[in-house]
Amino acid sequence: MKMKEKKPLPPVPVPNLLGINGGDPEDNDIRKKREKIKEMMKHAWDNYKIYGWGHNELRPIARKGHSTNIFGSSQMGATIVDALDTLYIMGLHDEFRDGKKWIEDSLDFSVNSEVSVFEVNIRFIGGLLAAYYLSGEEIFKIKAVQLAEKLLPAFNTPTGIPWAMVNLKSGVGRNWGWASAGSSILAEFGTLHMEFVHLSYLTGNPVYYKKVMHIRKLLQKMDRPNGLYPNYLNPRTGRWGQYHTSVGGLGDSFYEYLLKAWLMSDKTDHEARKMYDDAIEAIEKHLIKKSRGGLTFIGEWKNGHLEKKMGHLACFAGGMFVLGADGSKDKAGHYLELGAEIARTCHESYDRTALKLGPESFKFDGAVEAVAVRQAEKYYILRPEVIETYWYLWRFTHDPRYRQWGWEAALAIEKHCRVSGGFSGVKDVYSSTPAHDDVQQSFFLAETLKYLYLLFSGDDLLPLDHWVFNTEAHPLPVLHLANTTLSGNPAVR
Ligand code: DMJ
Repeated sequence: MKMKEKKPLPPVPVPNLLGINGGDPEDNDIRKKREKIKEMMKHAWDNYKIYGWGHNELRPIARKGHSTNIFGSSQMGATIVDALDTLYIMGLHDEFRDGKKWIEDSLDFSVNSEVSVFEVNIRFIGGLLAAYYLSGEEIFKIKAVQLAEKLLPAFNTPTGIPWAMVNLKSGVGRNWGWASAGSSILAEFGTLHMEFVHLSYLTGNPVYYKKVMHIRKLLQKMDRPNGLYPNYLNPRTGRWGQYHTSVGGLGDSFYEYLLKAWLMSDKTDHEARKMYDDAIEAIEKHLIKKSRGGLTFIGEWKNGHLEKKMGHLACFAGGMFVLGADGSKDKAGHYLELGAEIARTCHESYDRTALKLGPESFKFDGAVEAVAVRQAEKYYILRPEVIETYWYLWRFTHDPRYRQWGWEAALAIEKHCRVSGGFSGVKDVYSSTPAHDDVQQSFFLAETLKYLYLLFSGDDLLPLDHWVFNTEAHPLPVLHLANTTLSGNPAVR
């Protein structure tokens, strides 16, 4: 580390950290299931350590490192950073120590590499901050802040809406070539709030808070067709791109972070809660429908037309509705029910396949219900969203069906995705002999296995009135900001 990087950060009151250990289930059967999930985590981690150490992800069949463009061209150990807090809560302390050592010795952000601002924020900054809060090890906080500084040039656009990608060395930003009219993506620039608020809290530097509040203010001023937020916004002109709205990919975590900004502020950020309530009301009106067979689904809005297709990614919304029920005043019962209906639909999307694993997206079209039609939508890449929703439903209802459904998914992953070199996605969930895609995604360790572990743990592990999970399942503590301002008021810091 260079001397400059060693500069200590100002001390701040550490929030009350409850429930970072424990959760041991009393029931023997549940305890065994939890142990099995921990064993799966060890299998994923150990193989990554042997064959992919330092690379971003693992190719479990080729038994070598893997990377995609979201992490740029250098080896940033995405799996290590993403997995740390899961290792910690599972009590895998030797593995956690190995990960910490690699981060201390080898995680370097001064590289000529173009990364996704969103992905690096949710996986790296979120992962490092969660590891810091859980373990108290300063190095994670220092690395999170170093990385955040490297992301700041992405906000240098005419509107302050950040570019999708930034070069960590040069600071030059740009957008994805495929995005409508040079736009930035709602789920990307709208999924920075939690981490950036924590960065300002921990450093005393208001710059992070100001960046995300600027985005919020700009969004508040804009017209929303039918009350819906389009997925595309041009960072040069400040105008919407195509009028496409989805609760799945490109939109999803924007809505999640409005709700979680409110929860994370100890329910004092009423502005965020209002934006969430208004957005969800419009989504319910225009995007949520019931199929002929009685399954509630969330479609995608494209230029005034509802496409009756739901993505695996949109399945997280079952958990979001349940999490947001408290605080929705007279509609709490309604949102608990809506969350349960989405969980049931997503479970059907798993149950109607040969492998009992869900496809990337599924249709509701005439006789077709909760089934993928196009070959290109039949894959399962170890995604967490359905299990995430089961876990939230379990925490809020304790209905045993959610543990049963989670266990079904765990068994299916074990049977069809486990290979001797780790875990792999599958290319077709409707084929009883599917080909593997040979990628062990970092979110499998960060999210899928963490949510499964929590599903078979007691509620005293990471209680939801003290912790808020970022969109990559990294737990961040609720901040009691009543007597604090993050916007740089010197009287406070
Ligand atoms: C994760 O990186 C995050 O959950 C993100 O919000 C959406 N997609 C993946 C997992 O499917």
